[in-house]
Amino acid sequence: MLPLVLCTALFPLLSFAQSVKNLGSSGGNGPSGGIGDLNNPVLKAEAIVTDAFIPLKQNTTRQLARGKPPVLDDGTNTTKACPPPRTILIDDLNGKRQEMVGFGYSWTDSSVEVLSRLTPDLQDQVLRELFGQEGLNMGMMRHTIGSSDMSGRQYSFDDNGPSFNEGQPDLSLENFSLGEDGEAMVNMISKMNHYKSDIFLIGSPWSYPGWMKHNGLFIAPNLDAGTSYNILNNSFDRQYIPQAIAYFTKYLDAYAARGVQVNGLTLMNEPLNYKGGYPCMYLDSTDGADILNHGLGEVLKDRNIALLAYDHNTDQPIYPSQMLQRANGYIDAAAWHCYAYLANYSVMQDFHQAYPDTPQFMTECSNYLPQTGALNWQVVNAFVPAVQFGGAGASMWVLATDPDFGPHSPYGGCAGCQGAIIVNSSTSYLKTNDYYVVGQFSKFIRRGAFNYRVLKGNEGNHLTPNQFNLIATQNPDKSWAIVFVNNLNRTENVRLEFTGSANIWEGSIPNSTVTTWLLPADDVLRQNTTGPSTSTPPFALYNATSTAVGPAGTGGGKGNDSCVLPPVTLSTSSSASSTTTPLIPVPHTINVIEQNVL
Ligand SMILES: *[C@@H]1O[C@H](CO)[C@@H](O)[C@H](O)[C@H]1NC(C)=O
Ligand SMILES: *[C@@H]1O[C@H](CO)[C@@H](O)[C@H](O)[C@H]1NC(C)=O
Ligand SMILES: *[C@@H]1O[C@H](CO)[C@@H](O)[C@H](O)[C@H]1NC(C)=O
Ligand SMILES: *[C@@H]1O[C@H](CO)[C@@H](O)[C@H](O)[C@H]1NC(C)=O
Ligand SMILES: *[C@@H]1O[C@H](CO)[C@@H](O)[C@H](O)[C@H]1NC(C)=O
Ligand SMILES: *[C@@H]1O[C@H](CO)[C@@H](O)[C@H](O)[C@H]1NC(C)=O
Ligand SMILES: *[C@@H]1O[C@H](CO)[C@@H](O)[C@H](O)[C@H]1NC(C)=O
Ligand SMILES: *[C@@H]1O[C@H](CO)[C@@H](O)[C@H](O)[C@H]1NC(C)=O
Ligand SMILES: *[C@@H]1O[C@H](CO)[C@@H](O)[C@H](O)[C@H]1NC(C)=O
Ligand SMILES: *[C@@H]1O[C@H](CO)[C@@H](O)[C@H](O)[C@H]1NC(C)=O
Ligand SMILES: CC(=O)N[C@H]1CO[C@H](CO)[C@@H](O)[C@@H]1O
Repeated sequence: MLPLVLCTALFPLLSFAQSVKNLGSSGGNGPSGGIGDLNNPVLKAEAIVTDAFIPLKQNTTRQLARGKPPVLDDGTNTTKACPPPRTILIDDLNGKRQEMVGFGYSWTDSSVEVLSRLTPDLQDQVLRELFGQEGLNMGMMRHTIGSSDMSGRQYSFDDNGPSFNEGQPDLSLENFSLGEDGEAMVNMISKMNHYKSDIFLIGSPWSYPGWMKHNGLFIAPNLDAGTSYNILNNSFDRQYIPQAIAYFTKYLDAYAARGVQVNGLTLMNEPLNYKGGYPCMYLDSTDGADILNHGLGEVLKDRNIALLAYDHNTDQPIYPSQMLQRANGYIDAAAWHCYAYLANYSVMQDFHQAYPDTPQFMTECSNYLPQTGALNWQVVNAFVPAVQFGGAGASMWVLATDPDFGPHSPYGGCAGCQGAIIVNSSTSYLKTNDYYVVGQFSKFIRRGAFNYRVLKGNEGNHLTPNQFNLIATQNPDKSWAIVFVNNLNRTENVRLEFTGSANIWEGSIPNSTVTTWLLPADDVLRQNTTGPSTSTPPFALYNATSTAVGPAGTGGGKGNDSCVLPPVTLSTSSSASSTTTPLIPVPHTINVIEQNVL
């Protein structure tokens, strides 16, 4: 366990507020978000609890359940908590940091395929549960452009031949087509937008068409060509830069023609991943920058689409810096993944120091083979440090799968990546523990919230065996959504104080849970000093002890699902401008990526 002082020392440089207003998005700062926006202010303190324990029998643990709310210490209660509470200090005075975009998941072909198997009623229900304000209200979604490892077959939008790897160059992209799978995905995303129109939607390809890659020649350093990775067609051939630009433009056109506005783009999912045979592609930062500099950058600017650089692990942090320096003015954000053994999120702090105006995201983390009977910390171990170190949003991998973690690629597709939703049949799906844990963030932290520095109270982190961590965000209505991770193997009493506000909140965070506190804004509290309100909360909760299915769309059991929020109102596009970042030396290089060896 780290001494508490270390926790303050961790964040000395992230002191000013970073804005995401320049990110292409139809959302902006509400007001159509849900609880915590100006139309749905928090009126009363709440605690919402999800157990980390994955039970053997479904619905026997707390899942977004209402817990004992914290109380304001008004000085009249002389009974001291036992054991003495942990003091938490939030720096509301000087600790305003990054603006939040949202939390969510990833649309994959597997997700689209299994949700398509559901009866229309059930499909409607699950989409509402995921995206509706009365459901998880996700604010950020990634989607795959063409096939990924979570696709039953390999394809691009312009194979131009009998299969992905057998096509001829299509220089004018005349055979570009979303195809059956691409149409199914844009159609599903369009349905998603019916439930929530202001989701920050990021597109990422797992490969460009096979004919845009080198064939058989590229052997990257540290790849053992003698092993099973013997199909080495996996690096971009830069003679096809004009076609790559046209490919992205046609994809954006096709989505727009079907009514789906893409808000963010990464040039390549995991550009340093070059496993032969696997749906991936090596894209050097020089080539990536040239794709932007030779035309795609202007296309994205014209359409108000943010370019997120990198989209890969924290162990090669130089790549997004190189992109920023090489594609001057076309990089709006950086994107990180959680893998590389255990992610080192402090590289996000280094990046922020060098590029203080460039927002960051944690765009991919998978829960691999979660076990019943065990504690599940995978989501919080990705989301919490990502936000603590400056992330404006985070998305887990694979929204939905079948019970066998599929469909996935026959070429090394993830054999144990579990969806948030598992679809068993056309009439049955289940929501996993991950689903509820993501909801502890996505349901309560609105776009336009700001993350604040926590000066005291955190202990340990995702790399230590035990931890107590929190993130403190202030929503647009000035209420606080505070997400706690308690992996101390005990219930923890806490006393939460601010550097500015005089309010002191007391309560306890149950053992082995992710718990979200909603604390009303000061001016709401001032009008409500006469005791607890009895009004129903302005959001639906799940009830772990209930076995009955609630009304369609509430996702919960009997009891406290009766309160349904007003329908989502459609919002219009906001304009955005992109920033120009001056060249600055790369701040920190623990590893140097291989240069373009082709
Ligand atoms: C007073 O504080 C104690 C210890 O924190 C707590 O258990 C108790 O519920 C509080 N009483 C009231 C009326 O808030
Ligand atoms: C590409 O498009 C042309 C013109 O539409 C068509 O004749 C040809 O068959 C297509 N090729 C493939 C491989 O689909
Ligand atoms: C994480 O990265 C920081 C630099 O950001 C470095 O100082 C530290 O040693 C790294 N930690 C680990 C465990 O690799
Ligand atoms: C769905 O399938 C899983 C795995 O086979 C099983 O554990 C679960 O009970 C099933 N759920 C329903 C609701 O049928
Ligand atoms: C958690 O606490 C219980 C009760 O004190 C103890 O039996 C158990 O060994 C602890 N578990 C861990 C992982 O420390
Ligand atoms: C905390 O919760 C976990 C998971 O339910 C349980 O195994 C453990 O015994 C609990 N610890 C205590 C001290 O109650
Ligand atoms: C204050 O609380 C009362 C109930 O106790 C509630 O009716 C009222 O709406 C609250 N006022 C504000 C401004 O939230
Ligand atoms: C668990 O709860 C969910 C939501 O409340 C419900 O749809 C599902 O049928 C329940 N499953 C079981 C096995 O009770
Ligand atoms: C749901 O919660 C409200 C507010 O706490 C309470 O008044 C109501 O009785 C609960 N309903 C059920 C069925 O438990
Ligand atoms: C859960 O549901 C049961 C039965 O419907 C009800 O008695 C209980 O009060 C509910 N619990 C919560 C926390 O709403
Ligand atoms: C899987 C695959 O398509 N492999 C191809 C890689 O490139 C070489 C050389 O062009 C082909 O012979 C392989 O078939």
